Amino acid sequence: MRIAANHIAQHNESLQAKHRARLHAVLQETDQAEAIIQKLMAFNVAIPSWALGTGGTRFGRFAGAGEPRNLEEKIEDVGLLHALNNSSGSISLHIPWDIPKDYTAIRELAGSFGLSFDAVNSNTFQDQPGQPLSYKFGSLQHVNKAVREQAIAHNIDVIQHGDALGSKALTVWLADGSSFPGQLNFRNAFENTLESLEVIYKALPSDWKMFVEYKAFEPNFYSMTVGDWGQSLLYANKLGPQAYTLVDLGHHLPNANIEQIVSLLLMEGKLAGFHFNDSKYGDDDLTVGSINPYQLFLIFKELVEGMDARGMNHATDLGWMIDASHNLKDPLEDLLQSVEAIMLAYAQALLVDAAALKVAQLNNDVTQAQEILQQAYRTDVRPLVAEARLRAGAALQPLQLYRNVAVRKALVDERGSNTVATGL
Ligand code: LRH
Ligand code: MN
Repeated sequence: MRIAANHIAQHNESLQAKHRARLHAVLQETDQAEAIIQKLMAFNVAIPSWALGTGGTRFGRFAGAGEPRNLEEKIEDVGLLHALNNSSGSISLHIPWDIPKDYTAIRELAGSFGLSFDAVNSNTFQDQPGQPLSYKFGSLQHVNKAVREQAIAHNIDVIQHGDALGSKALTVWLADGSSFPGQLNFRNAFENTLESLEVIYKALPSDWKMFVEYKAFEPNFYSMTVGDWGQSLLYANKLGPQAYTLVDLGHHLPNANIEQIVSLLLMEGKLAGFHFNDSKYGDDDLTVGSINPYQLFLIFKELVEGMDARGMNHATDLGWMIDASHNLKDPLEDLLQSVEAIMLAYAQALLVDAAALKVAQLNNDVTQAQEILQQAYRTDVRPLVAEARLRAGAALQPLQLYRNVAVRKALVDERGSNTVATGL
């Protein structure tokens, strides 16, 4: 389904006056508005191909309706999101959940929606039908060399799929680890994993990056072989300049200071990018900004400060991706809310008076430092994010328009109500 341009124009026309008034108000707050709007227009978040259907937990899955039946329909759904918010212009594929059959046709279809392909993700956390050797006790860490070689071959296969689509990065997340003390020799597991990653690293095209994604627990519950940012950085440093650490917000132990981790990985030039989501307890994969929007703001504050310190391009020098699972919400509405939360946190971070904050820090003026941060956080930047969409021909209020034109009903009419998308 494609959103008709006149639907967007009529929607924006109906909201124009209110938008202008709100925009005028925030223009009184800052002289940075134009620069912020330009940065927001350039900013893009990749949509995960595995999060366009309804997810579930081990306790159950409550099916949604009108879910995409294949990669073509997933590309259409991401194209629809991008038409509504102009900030969802790439799709991150998970192999083998979404293997393209005809690369040219898939690239042309994606191109017709203004979409490109972001990082591709390998999967050695499930056994595929007919797979010779099981990953039950791990993949790249496995004590059996043949299992490691099978997993290495899969990752190299994923690079080839991505290369044919114009992707420039491989994300490796390993479920590898142990659930009981004594089950694993940690050093052997690390060395097997590093040795395996080195073979995959050598298969990377020269302009590609490898994102090493860490996770504190699940599906193993005693140790994970890439369990935290320190371990991931150890791998990335030992592998070489094309290897980086990927931060999934839900992959930390409770109360971890993620913004400090981000600041230090940026300082080291080893931050790959993000899997954005939100959580209250574990890897809950909830809507971005739905539980802890202040933490998201603090993370973007460190990103802006750290990227500016290294002269990095905000829009292109890091991987901005969502990784969420939708158990209760319409997946497309959930993704629209997540992109909005990311754009708001970025805009608030751009509003931080960095010079004044530096002075407060140098004077140990703790109170003033908080005032400066919260002045930005408490500024309603929604009109700036909406204006960036308006100028790009997208919708002032994407979720509102999505509902007004009854997209989900149209998808159900087209696809039926019992279709199930591949993925989580
Ligand atoms: C693991 C993870 C990883 C993906 C998977 C779908 O929890 O975050 O990034 O491969 O989710
Ligand atoms: Mn992830």
